[in-house]
Amino acid sequence: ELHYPERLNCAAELLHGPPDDRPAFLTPTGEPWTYGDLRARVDRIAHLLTGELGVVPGNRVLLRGPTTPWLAACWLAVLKAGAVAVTVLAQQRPHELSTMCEIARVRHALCDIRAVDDLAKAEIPGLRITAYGGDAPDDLLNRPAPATPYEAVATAADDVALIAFTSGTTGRPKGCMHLHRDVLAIADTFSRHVLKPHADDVFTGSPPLGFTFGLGGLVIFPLRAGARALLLEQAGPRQLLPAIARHRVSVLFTAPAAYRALLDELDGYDVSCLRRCVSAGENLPATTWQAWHERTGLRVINGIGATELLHIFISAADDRIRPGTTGVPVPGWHARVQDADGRPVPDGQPGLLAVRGPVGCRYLADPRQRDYVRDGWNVTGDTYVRDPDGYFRYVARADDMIISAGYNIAGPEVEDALLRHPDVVEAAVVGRPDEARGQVVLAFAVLKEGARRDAEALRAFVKSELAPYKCPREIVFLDALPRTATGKLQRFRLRIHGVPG
Ligand code: 3SK
Repeated sequence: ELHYPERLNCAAELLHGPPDDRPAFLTPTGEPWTYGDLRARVDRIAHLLTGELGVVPGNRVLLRGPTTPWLAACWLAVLKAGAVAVTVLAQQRPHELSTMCEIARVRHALCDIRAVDDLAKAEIPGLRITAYGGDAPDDLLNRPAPATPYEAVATAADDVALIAFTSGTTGRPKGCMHLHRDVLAIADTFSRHVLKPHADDVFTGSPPLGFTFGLGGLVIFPLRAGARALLLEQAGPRQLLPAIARHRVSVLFTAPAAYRALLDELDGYDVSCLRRCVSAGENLPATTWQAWHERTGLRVINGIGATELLHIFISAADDRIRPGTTGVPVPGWHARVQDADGRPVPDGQPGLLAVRGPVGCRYLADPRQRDYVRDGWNVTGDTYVRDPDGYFRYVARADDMIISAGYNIAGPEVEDALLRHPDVVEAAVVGRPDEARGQVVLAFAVLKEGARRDAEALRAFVKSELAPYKCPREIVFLDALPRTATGKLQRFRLRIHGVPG
């Protein structure tokens, strides 16, 4: 059970504690920001917000920009001033930004100068955009502002701190409201019990701060532990690997596809400093877990999280990690597998994953709330099996089950078999409508550079790995798979177009 005081400002809590001279944020090129620098800059931005910009508690402030210490400082300042941070991704286009601002009734935006154009193009009525990060004299961060400490607004633990958008892999975006206590709760459950961070840990990773996976892993968890984070604007394998080695990173957050890409580039880098590697955003195939373990000796912490629930709620720590499973409910969380009517299904049988814990789904003015929260359980849209010993095993997204001639086939199981082939780097499997069988299995594969595109050989390989009814009827070779801005595979585009348009 987590207990927080009735009056709680999570930004003030996250900033409180470490000595002024301890590093808080690092970047590949700039000077480190100490906790003293961070506190002073957050206070300066909070003064500007509530002074010149006229922001009052409860106002929603859009934050947009690459992953930099300034973006993290703006997020903390908005919360410290009692306003609500609305986080979006740098990749989101004017039309999407305009929908999100309309849903969240945003009137103010703090935007990295490099990301202002798209936001300005969206022509959002009544939106005041304040740019930061440039050399102009009117740059927010170059303006004179009181150097005096800013007294945090005494928000309630139950006040909204954050609106994070999810569009899943399709559809009108949904704004998920999270409270001041939720922000601390993810650090005091997943981070505390699974990562067990120390003040001398160095966190880094690829998910952007506009995705709650990144916000938790790169800002909330390190600050809650009094540790430091290396913030990377570009976080592909070619930037991550040298950065890990140079800054002696100990905690890494990234997605399954990135672990595979890192493996291809690993030669010559010393990553012995890593102590925790977290994978989420999508299911981690056992093949990727094994390959990472063989090369590094590290046991990847696989987790399932959701923007609706802010961060990871099922995972496993240390020796309890079991490859091929997601793990067990994080302490503080409960999980079960149920049928479409909300009745628990027996262990060993597939059903819908339902969870409850310290954070719940609260969509902002969206009737889809009724589908997600049923009888107090958050129904995530994933199909899972609970093993008799309590481990949760991912089967598919609920709509990724393929039913062919009466057989239930989980797309991810076939993808995992394809990934076991040495030439395959990425795989996606969907059901294609078929008159005789209802659906047939259609696979998409991305091969290693120079590998021969031999669909028949690959089908024969899958047949040697799985029951023949699971073998793809057809395999289409692509140069890349279609993904969302947060890196999730867009199976619906493969389903609709056969090949992505
Ligand atoms: O989308 C996810 O899978 C996720 C994972 C971890 C933390 C947060 C999120 C949204």
